[in-house]
Amino acid sequence: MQTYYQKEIETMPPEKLRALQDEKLVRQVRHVWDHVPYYRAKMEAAGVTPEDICGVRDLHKLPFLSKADLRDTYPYGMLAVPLADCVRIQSTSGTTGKRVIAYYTQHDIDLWEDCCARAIVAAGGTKEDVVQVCYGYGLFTGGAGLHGGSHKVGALTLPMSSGNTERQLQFMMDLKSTILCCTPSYAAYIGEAMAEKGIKPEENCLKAGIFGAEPWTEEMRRGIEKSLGIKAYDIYGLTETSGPGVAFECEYQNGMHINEDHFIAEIIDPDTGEVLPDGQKGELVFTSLDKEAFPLLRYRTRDICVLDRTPCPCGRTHVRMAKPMGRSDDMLIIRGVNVFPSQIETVLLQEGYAPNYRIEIDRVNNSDTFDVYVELLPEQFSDTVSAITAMERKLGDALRIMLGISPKVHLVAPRSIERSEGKAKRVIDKRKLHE
Ligand code: DLL
Repeated sequence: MQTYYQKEIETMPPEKLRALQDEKLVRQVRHVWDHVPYYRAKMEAAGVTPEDICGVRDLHKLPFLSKADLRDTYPYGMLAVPLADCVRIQSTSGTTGKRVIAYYTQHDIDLWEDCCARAIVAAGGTKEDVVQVCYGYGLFTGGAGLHGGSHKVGALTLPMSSGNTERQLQFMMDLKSTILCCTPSYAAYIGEAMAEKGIKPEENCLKAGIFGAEPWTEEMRRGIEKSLGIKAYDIYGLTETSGPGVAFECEYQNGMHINEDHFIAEIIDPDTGEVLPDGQKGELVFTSLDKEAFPLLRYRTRDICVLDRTPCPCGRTHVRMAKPMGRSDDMLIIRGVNVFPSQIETVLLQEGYAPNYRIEIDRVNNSDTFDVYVELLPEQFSDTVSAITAMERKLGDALRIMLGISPKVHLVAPRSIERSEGKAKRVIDKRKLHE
């Protein structure tokens, strides 16, 4: 039997869903126009007023927003309600400079948690379940989102946060966790740790896992399902749109249903901005329909994706997105943290190095390796190992502070990093995350 968290909405006939989106969009555009001078100026520059937007068919008239806009308006420029009405912030992982800060009213938190509750119920969750949340808690949206969703479902929620695998296993076995929520790479790692301890998949009580926040392949899914003895569900989201739960998989595992009562999804050509028909591959763009505090219109996610409107046997009518197939910018996700090569370059220049470097990423035993090779300038070159080691440590610390994760730094001889005649190929990603 199919179960839904909000059946009427999740199975709403497409025409009715479209009418709901039309109505909400008109209201949301007016809200933004009235309260976000930055976006209003963008609309004025594009020659659009709220009167021009009568529904989803007019969406293409609105200007896009991107991460650059969020940086320009940092920290409060996109806020659409008085700060006093906000109850929470969350933030992107990664930079310590201008992070993306998302604001929430209580209403926004409520809707976000509903989205996560839908994902948990789609994975078979009920109030009888024990949900072990090992996404990071804190500024990252993963912990807070799934935690809130689990409460809404009425399940027993274990707010474990990430790390301390020994303790994760102990709680999982002692408290008989039934649903595991974490990044797919951590799930795979937990599977390995369990095998090392001699715990067989059938000895744990897990039945499902809800994994996202980074790319993962079908092959990885099968590996996790086998090692933990569960069914593994994908979940997608980004800080800018609240966090996890924008889209989630149902039992058919054939794409993630986008919560279309809260978000309009478009696919655009990343170079021209032209809207592409469903089924074509391009960049995913979201318009949030209900968010009060941080209501982004036409936000460019940079995730490359395809939408599928064919009916799903689960009965949900909301459009499905494929697993993201890459990015239209150069953002990397390493150990769950968003990393831009430009951040590494900034640190190198600050620390007195030339921007001749190579980033190598691989996945060994289900965990990401992250190596940064940096060329020394002739005057920095030293014969003593201790001097080089000290410099590597100092640069490693500066990178960790900027990125939030520690790369292994290798200082190499001047002119030993291959020069390129065209675009420098600075990143070698051996993980094969996209099929
Ligand atoms: O990763 C939110 C999240 C938390 C999603 C927990 C799912 C589970 P950010 O740190 O802002 O937010 O990173 C967002 O991560 O634009 C994608 O590139 C990537 N991403 C998120 N989910 C998936 C997924 C959270 N299921 C960025 N598959 C997004 C592939 C994903 N990539």
